[in-house]
Amino acid sequence: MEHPEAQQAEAQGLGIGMVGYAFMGAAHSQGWRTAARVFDLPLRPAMAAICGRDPDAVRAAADKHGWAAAETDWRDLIARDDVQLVDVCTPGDSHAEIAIAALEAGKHVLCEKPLANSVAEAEAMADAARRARTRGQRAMVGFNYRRTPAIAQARRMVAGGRIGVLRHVRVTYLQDWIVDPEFPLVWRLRRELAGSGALGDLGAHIVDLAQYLAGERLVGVSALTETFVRDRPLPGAAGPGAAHSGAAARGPVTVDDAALFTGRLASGALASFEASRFAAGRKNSLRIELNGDHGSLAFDLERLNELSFHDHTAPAADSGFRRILVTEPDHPYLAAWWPPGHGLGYDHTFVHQARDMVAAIAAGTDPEPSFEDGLQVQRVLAAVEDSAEKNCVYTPVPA
Ligand code: SOE
Repeated sequence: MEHPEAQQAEAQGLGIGMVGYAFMGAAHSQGWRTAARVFDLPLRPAMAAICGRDPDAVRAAADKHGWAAAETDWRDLIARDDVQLVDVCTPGDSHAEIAIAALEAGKHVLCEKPLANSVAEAEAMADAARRARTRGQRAMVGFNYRRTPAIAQARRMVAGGRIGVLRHVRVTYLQDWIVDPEFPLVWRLRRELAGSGALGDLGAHIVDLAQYLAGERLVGVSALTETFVRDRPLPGAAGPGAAHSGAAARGPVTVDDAALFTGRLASGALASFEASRFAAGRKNSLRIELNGDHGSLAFDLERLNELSFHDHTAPAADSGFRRILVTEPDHPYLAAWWPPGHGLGYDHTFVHQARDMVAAIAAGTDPEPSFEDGLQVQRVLAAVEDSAEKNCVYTPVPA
């Protein structure tokens, strides 16, 4: 018989099983590893098992990131009794299959963004989450930037009326990792694996952020997309030998390299979006500004502990944008961290994401963003693609 204390410790645990161990797997591992060491959580995440197809690589990832076991088939991961929550960090083409199977097996699910590769898949996932909710299971999409303290603070300020009636949302998310036409044809550049390009990868984040901060949804969009480099060397084909002979095998890029779109929000406010992997010099530049009739708020991920706020109700002579250093204990998430002024980074968003998911499971509430929210973002992405195909024709987003 087990010692009563051991039983209690077990009862308070939440076994996590994660599928995928690349960039997002590492980031999510950081979240699960740290959340209960910083926040007083009602349930303690236990990193039960990680899953990937390559046995050596997944074992190495388990050791590196602190997972107790490694699996090579996600079905085995889902079937484990010590896994109560499945965290899906795979490329988009497997999100729907894994997440739906996990929900049907009685597990909670956290799924990386974008929720799926198509609206149909996202609908099936949202249906599965709805059914699972009646059994007390929770499902959440990993739009981690919502968990940046300054973004969460901006949301509080918008909801508290600090910028008044919203007129504009202006967002850009820029990277430059594929500017070189010889950069290989990785999975993110193949539609059958990634669903779309900069649109789904970066655009999904900024659509979610714009709607989250505004507190309302897009009702229609007009878009342009472009694929600047239409074929690239196949991974592994671009070695020095191949370069000399000029014989590197190439394949077609089947996703967008950049997506630009405007949108109308339900209130009539206007929004503009730019998502690109071709913004030379911009590594992970996410900027957002909201303008209302009482003021404006601006955020730049490269200065993620800061928020710029302009109070338009103050006398003109001494008004202007001022910097809010978002490190006070009264700011979202920060009471648990360092003294004021010490600052957080990108990885903390994943710690906060893990914390919020665990807190919702323990409280029996629905975590946000839900799979419904992920589905709605997917509908916006589909409307953007439709509009771009018709050369920027205004395209409604189905409610
Ligand atoms: C793409 O380069 C990427 O890794 C996204 O997939 C992530 O969601 C984003 O946070 C950083 O950039």
